[in-house]
Amino acid sequence: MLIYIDGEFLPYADAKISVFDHGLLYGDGVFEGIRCYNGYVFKLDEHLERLYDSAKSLMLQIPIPIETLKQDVLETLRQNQLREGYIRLIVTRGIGDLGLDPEKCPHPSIIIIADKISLYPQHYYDNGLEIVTVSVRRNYPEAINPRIKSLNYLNNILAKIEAKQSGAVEALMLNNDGYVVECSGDNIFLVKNEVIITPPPHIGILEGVTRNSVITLAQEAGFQVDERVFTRHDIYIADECFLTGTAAEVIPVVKLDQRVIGTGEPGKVTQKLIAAFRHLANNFGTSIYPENT
Ligand code: PXG
Repeated sequence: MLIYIDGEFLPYADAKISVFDHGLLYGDGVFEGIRCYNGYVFKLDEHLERLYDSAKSLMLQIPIPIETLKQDVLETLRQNQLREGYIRLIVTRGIGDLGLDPEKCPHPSIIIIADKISLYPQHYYDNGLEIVTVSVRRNYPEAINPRIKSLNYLNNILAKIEAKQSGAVEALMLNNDGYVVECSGDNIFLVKNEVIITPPPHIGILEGVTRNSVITLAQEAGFQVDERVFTRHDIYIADECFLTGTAAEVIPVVKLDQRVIGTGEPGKVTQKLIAAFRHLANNFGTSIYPENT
């Protein structure tokens, strides 16, 4: 495996960063998780835009232009001869001293890891997930805005720990007002009377790339999609519920807090969107290799 660090490709054993990097010392940095399918990178431009937007919000100047970074991501995939895989793109504040001050870190670092993906077990897609609401609230936008995909993921990790302690794989998180926002690493949707509903970005979610493409796919298939706030009660009484994310793609949810959602089986709208998403991911995107163009 060859890992990109600041323009160089290094073997796994040599791919190391300094203990003085503020990405490690303070979680000061941004990242993206990106997939490639069948030789195509899924929504690469959207991921790169979100990375640069997150960095801008943190006053972190990514040292190369977006187009150069795009070519570097593609080159990392080629160096590792991948057609299907997972890309982790990280920009850290860089090396500084032991103080917080980011001005002491003159050179942000860029890391690109491309690896095979470990998929969720198929039975989750066939039978649906059971999830639970956790007591940990999502960071509220005035503290760390969840729209920033930063290296500080402790809010989500605490939620994940709590969910796993109750035997669930995903945690439903609420915002400070008690509205449903998202899960620890996935966005959430419900379906009621054929209308698809998902929380709006301003209430405190990461605006998922998968979320946005599923909204478009659903609208193209003729569904009404509403971005509006809702509570756990709306999920309990929904016809269907599903999550979206780069790792999970589109995954059905059949139980929340021991309440069976709809029939208790993955719903028709969810199944339609799973198929539409897989078709899109396998046939469109940025080509890694010339034969795909
Ligand atoms: N919400 C949060 C909080 C996320 O971290 C999503 C939604 C979905 O966004 P995308 O753009 O991927 O559709 C994410 C992204 C993992 C893992 O290993 C998941 C994410 C990030 C890092 C690791 O499951 N999720």
